Amino acid sequence: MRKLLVLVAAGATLGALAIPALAATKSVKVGDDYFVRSGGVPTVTVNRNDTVRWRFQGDSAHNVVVRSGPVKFRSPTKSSGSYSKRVTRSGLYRIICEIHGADDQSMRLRVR
Ligand SMILES: [Cu+2]
Repeated sequence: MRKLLVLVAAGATLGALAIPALAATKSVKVGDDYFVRSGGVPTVTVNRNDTVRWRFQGDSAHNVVVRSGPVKFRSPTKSSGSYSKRVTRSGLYRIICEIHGADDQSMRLRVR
């Protein structure tokens, strides 16, 4: 019985330690016609193995396309809902909306 209690206590301790290491989900707003906020090129930083969730909140249709980076990925063109991607390779991703172009709608995603 005593051994069982020790095991339970050890498990609880490990569980508590594991919480900060859990991968997070970062939301990124997709607006008309910007990522995160209007104006400029925002940089969003996440940790490796986090999930980035782009939420399509504008009236127009947009997409999320990696123009350069360690891994290429692209979302469907959407005007509602979201697109999620778990990022497993660190580095700098340059992301644009192809509908509106790099000059009007782009962002950087830094995965550390
Ligand atoms: Cu767009």
